[in-house]
Amino acid sequence: MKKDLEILKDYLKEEDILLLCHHNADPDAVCAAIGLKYLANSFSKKKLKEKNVRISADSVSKLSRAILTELNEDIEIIEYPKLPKTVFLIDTSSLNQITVNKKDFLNSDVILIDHHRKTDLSSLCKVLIVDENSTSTCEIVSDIFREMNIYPPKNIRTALLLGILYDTKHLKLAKESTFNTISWLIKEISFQKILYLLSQESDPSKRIAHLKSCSRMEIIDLGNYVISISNASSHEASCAKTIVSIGADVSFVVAARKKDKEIRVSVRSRKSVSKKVHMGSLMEKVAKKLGGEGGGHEEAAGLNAPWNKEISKEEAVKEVLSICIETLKEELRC
Ligand SMILES: [Mn+2]
Repeated sequence: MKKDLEILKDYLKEEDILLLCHHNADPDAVCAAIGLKYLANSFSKKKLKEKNVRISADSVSKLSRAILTELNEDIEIIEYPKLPKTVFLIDTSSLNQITVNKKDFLNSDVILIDHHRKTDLSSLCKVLIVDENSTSTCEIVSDIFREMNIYPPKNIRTALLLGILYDTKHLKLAKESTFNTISWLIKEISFQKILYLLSQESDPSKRIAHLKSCSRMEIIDLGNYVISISNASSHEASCAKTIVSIGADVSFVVAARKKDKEIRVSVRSRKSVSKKVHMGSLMEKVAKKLGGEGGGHEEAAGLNAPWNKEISKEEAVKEVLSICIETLKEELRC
């Protein structure tokens, strides 16, 4: 870590920096970027020269948008952002989660700061600060602050707490080290306020997507495991999570939207399955078969794959789901 921090510091000193978050950037990604922006602005090569540190994503989640307003922070919502020499890639595990000019991207020095399982993307990055055991990218960024002996101001600590609370599902997934980090961050901050900022009535479109994905669900009995397959036009991750919460061991939800040229799959699983098969690597394997990219965590993962429009949506969904099931069966050896 010490050596990495010195290298990291050198990149943070650069004058033109882009902090790039994954699509539909969640509070962990956005808040980690806010922390890194503050850090970058506190280092400079030439003291007087103005720095240009931007946060960018092709889209942000509703909750992230509310948090950005609350924290008075800016993020540019743009596809194909202008890429400076120094690009930080935040909370992102595969290239398909960002919309960039690939050629320019390969010419930049990319620093990956993430807590997902490493994928092929890591070979394209100059510096990797990746800790799969960390609960969130915000926890990694908080640790960077601590290692650098910098105590961030209240709004930055609020941001980091929001990211940690969001990714740990309000501490359900927190580890001993997480509590340690939280107690370091929380000075003069109300924990209730953090929880309040994260509580948001689930929006109607999400609830409808949950209901529709449940009504379209097909159940496959693999003996020891109950697998569910379904589809939704949006909110596929949340649908997959909902289906596991009502009883499935593994839930695959495919999203194929007419306006997109790709198909997305979200998978969620119970521990009983994830201790045998890592969902992130399962999605990576399925994605390879489909010519796409995938990755994620032990129990929550996803992929994006190209959609050959010559086949109908129904056929495409069916094909993708059958490859998911086939690959899962191979991995479970059943
Ligand atoms: Mn995260």
